[in-house]
Amino acid sequence: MWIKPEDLTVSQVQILNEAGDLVGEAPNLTSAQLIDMYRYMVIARAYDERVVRLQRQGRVGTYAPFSGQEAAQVGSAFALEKSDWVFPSYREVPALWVHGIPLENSLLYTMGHVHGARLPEGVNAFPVQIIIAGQTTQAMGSALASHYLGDKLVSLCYLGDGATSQGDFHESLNFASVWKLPAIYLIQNNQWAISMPRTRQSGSQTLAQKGLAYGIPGIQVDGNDVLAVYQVTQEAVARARAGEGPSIIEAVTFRMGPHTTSDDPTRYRSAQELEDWKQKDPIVRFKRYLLNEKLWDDGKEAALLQEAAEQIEQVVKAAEGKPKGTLEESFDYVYESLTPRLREQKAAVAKKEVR
Ligand SMILES: Cc1ncc(C[n+]2csc(CCOP(=O)(O)OP(=O)(O)O)c2C)c(N)n1
Ligand SMILES: [Mg+2]
Repeated sequence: MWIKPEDLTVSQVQILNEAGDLVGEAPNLTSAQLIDMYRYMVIARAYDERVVRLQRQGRVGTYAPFSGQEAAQVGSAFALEKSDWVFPSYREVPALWVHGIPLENSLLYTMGHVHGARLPEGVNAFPVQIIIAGQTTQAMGSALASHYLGDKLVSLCYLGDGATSQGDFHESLNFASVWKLPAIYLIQNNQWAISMPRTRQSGSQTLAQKGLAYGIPGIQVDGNDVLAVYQVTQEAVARARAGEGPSIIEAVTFRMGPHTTSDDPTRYRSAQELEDWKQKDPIVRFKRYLLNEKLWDDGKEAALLQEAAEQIEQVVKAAEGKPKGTLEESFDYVYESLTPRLREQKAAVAKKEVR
């Protein structure tokens, strides 16, 4: 008998609908945790909008905005322990922030400062990966290390819809499946890979099912519903820690801004599409829920917006006030000990043979 893709039914997990009403069982989170999640999302959005303006003023380099994807990132990062490993792509500022990378570091990265790629001690995250899907094989290397050491840590790999078409992703899936690695693939399906729409990206009905042929379970979740993303990521974390192997999560979301500050999305997507997705804004929805639950009010909202503006002002000031890095320093923060070739290059820089 033929196995046919159309025989597969995949339903999308949702806990909060667009009106902010509970349509599923709320995860076990305290009021303080819920408010904390909301604060991260709101401050992250304010950061994103500010950095786009800084780019327009020529104060930072090319930037990849994440507005619209806050729930997918904050919800998933909240399900991790601080000791777990995060493998980001270039759009994961909120997830990295939740995991312990200060916003100042992310801003320095966007400014092209050498300290921007320097990971603070004790934060288990990898540097931003620009090569599409390159982080998937690295994440599986990390998960293999955890498997070997028995340290019970989970490696969470963020990737986009476009990245699921790359060979690296598929090779890593095979590897993760054979070794039953403690890994999670968190696909943010934001509907676009630059100007390539999801409809032309893949013939798979869902990206969640891309692991099935490899024996990896998958789930599709409303990526603009922070509670649902948190819930399914927690389930995947539990499976990974229990030695049950990797999982794929497809968080269905939308990139509200341009691909990067060098892109003009009006060239390839309609104003209507953006308008439709604005109605599903993850922050608006979560705020409605918190208001309904009497955990939030207008006064708290105003205070939070004020705090966000002040905090971001401080981040910008601190980053812009940081002394310029040196070329020599650029060798210092990637490898614990330099490879022979890099040692040679660093020596050449020190002798001013290269500048
Ligand atoms: C191996 C590789 N090929 C092409 C590119 C150029 N590129 C940068 S971003 C991008 C689209 C990625 O789309 P997706 O995976 O959906 O992530 P998103 O940008 O939507 O977050 C491409 C093709 C690259 N960085 N690396
Ligand atoms: Mg995409």
